[in-house]
Amino acid sequence: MPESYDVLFASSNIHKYEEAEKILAEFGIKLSFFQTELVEIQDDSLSKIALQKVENAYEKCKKPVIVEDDGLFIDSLSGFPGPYSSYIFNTIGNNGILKLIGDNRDAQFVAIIAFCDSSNEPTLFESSVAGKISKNIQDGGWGYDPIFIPEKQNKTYAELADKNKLSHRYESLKKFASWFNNKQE
Ligand code: ITT
Repeated sequence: MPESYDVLFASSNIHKYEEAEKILAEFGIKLSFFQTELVEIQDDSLSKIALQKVENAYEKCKKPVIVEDDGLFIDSLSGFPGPYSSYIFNTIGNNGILKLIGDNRDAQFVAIIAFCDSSNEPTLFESSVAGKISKNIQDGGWGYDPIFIPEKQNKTYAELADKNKLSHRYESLKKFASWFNNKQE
C-alpha cells in the first residue's frame, strides 16, 4: 500500500477499484487498493452484506476503509440475481442471464458504499441506476458491463466511454465524497 492516501478500497476486484479511484480523484480523495477476499455473507439485503464486508475489512487493515457491494436486479426475474450477482456471474454468467430473462428487460444496478474508520460506526451510501438488459453480449468492459444499458443511453456500460460519469458506482461514491469531505473540514 502506498504511504499517502485518504482511504483504502478493500475488494478482490481490481476493476471496481480502478473505477472508484478515478471517480474519487475528481472529488480530491486519494484512494489506495487493499486487495483482499472479504467475508461475504449470503443475505437478501445488499446493505447487510456491505456492513459485514466493511467490518471485516476494518478488522484487517485498521485504517479508514471503504468497501462496495453491487447487485444487478432484473425486473422479469423478480430482482434476481440481486445480492447473488457475484455468484451468478461466476456460474451462469452473461450468457445464462440472457437465456433466463423474460420479455421485460428492465433492470437496476445498485451500489452500496460502506465506510468505516476508528471513530465511526460504519456509514452506508446507496445509489442505483435504472436500465435494460441488452439482447446480445457486447464486447469490452468487465462483469455485467457487456449486457447493461443505463437509462437514456443506447449502449451498454461496456461500450460507453463515459461509464464513470453515470454509473451506479459514480452516484454512490459522489454521496460518499460529499459526506467525507464535509467531515474533514
Ligand atoms: P468484492 O466483493 O471483493 O469487492 P465482487 O466482484 O465480488 O468484489 P460485488 O459482489 O460487489 O463484487 O459485485 C457483484 C457482481 O456485480 C460481480 O460479479 C461484479 O463483477 C458485478 N459488477 C459490479 N459492478 C459492476 C460494474 O460496474 N460493471 C459490471 N459488473 C459489475
